[in-house]
Parts: sequence; C-alpha cells; structure tokens
Amino acid sequence: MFKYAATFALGLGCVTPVAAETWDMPTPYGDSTFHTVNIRQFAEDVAAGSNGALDITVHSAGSLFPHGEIKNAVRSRQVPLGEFFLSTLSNEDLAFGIDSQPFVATSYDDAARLWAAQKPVITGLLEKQGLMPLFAVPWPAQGLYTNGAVADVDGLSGLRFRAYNAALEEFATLAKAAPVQVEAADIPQAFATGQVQAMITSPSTGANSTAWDFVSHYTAIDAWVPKNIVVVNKRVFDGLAPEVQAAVLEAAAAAETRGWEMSAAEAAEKTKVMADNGMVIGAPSEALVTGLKAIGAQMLDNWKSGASEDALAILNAYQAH
Ligand code: PCA
Repeated sequence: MFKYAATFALGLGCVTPVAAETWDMPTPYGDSTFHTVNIRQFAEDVAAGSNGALDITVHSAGSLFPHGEIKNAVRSRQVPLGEFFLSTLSNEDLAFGIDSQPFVATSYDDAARLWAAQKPVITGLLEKQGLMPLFAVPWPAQGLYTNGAVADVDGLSGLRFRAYNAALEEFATLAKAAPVQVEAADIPQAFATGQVQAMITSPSTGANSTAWDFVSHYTAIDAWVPKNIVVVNKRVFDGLAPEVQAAVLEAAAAAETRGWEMSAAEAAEKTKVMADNGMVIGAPSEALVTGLKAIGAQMLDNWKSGASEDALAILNAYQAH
C-alpha cells in the first residue's frame, strides 16, 4: 500500500511538466524558402535554449494569416511573433522601404551597412506599435525574369509585371509596364494564367517557383537586396521568464548571422538551378543598366521628397561612409 502510494507520488512528480508556452509564428513564404528553413531552426534553437519552456510552431506560405495581415496580427497579439517582407510597411513610413530602392544597396556589404543605419530607426517606429524586431535577413539581390532577352528598358513596356511592394509597383509603372501584386507563393499560378508576364525577384524565389516553366531569361541586374524581418509583440516578450527571453534573443542573433550566410550561398546555388533547368542567365546590357539607373534615380528622388526626417537620416548615415 505504502509502496504504491510512494510510486504514485513519485510518478506524479516526474510527469507534472512545467507547462510549456506555445507560440504560433506565421510567415508568407513556403517551406522550401531558405528564410523558412532558417526560422524553423530558430524555433528549434529557442526550444533547446529554453529547455522546452517555449515551443514555436512555424506556419508557412501564408497559411495562418495572409502576408498583409501578419504585422497587425502580432500587434494585436493574435500571434506573438511573425515574419514578413520589411518594405511592405513603407506605406507607414518610408524608412521601412529604403532597402527596396533600386541601386541604393546592391551587395551584401552594402545591405549590412544599410541595415545598421536602418535598424535603430525602424526599431523606434515599431516600438510605438508595441513591436520589437528580433532579426532581419536579406534575400539575394533582385534580378529580372522575362521571356526573351531584354535589350533596354523599352523591352519592359506594356508587360504585365509582377510586384510585391509599392516600390516595385512604382518601378514597373516608370518602366511603362503594368504592375500586378502577387504573393511569392502564387507566382507559378499567376504566370500560368497569364496574369503576369515578367518579374523582378531573387534567384531563390525564381528557382522555388520553377521560373523556367514560364520565362526563358534571367538577367542579373542585382538592383536591390531587400529583407525579411521577424518581429515579436513586446508585451508578450516581456511576459516571458528572463531566462526564456535570453534564449529567444540568443536564437534570434544566431538566426540573423545564419540567415545572411544562407542568403549569400543561395544566390549562386539557385542561379545554377535556373541554368540547369535551361534558363538563359545573363548580365544586363549597358543600355538596360542606364535605363534602370534612370528609373532608380527618379524613384529615390520621389522617396526623398516623401521621407520623414528619420528616414532621410538612414540614407545620410548610409551614404556618409
Ligand atoms: N522573394 C520575395 C521577396 C523578395 C524575393 O526575393 C518575393 O518575390 O516575393
């Protein structure tokens, strides 16, 4: 009798778990996207670093919230954290969109310097909404996908052009193309149905959406290096035990470092995948570069005239180096 009671009590002691907190984490991007691979590793690191106290479940490809709703879902605490394309917030403040301006930062080194200048400003803007950035990771430089070679900007005229943010919409309009907003996960469908005929995106998204099924040419214009960001609701974060907060921050720092490395590796790897699948990979002609730079200059003028002082300070700090 005693023996059983003791065993029972011991058993209870063993199985009574410290209730793990579970967090849902939406992202617009699919499972094969390196960003998604990276945030799943982040989730694993948080679980390990917090000794199982915090369990994060990643919901990919917009399955939990559509892209455009993720930021507000975190803000309103429908989810504690989420990932989205940073420059989609440029309608709130142009500071969020500087990484999507053509030819401002086109290499990883430039992108890192731009992020260093941008981070304090957008951290302040997000803080006013009760949000805190955890980490940001760039996509590989953005290139041009077309059917047939494009000799100059006139070659884009009249094309239905896939866009993913306001800057790309402006770009398409200035190139006399017709912008159509399409989420990354919907690219194959949009081309298959003729909704769009050309796009600008990274080799990652090009290869993941099997671009060779609908376009013949990839031109490495390497025009900008835009970022994804992962943000957490500050109140929810503040409610975690200090050691769990530390685990989250440590995993976030590791995810940022790893993500930048993954991105750099992807650029070459995924360009090769496109070549292996028969796409013609090329550098832009001088005429195309000249035309694209003229569009970029016009866009940056527009950006400057609409930018807040804080947003302008990012550009000044970045260009001062
Ligand atoms: N892929 C995402 C954003 C930038 C990129 O390279 C997309 O095309 O939507």
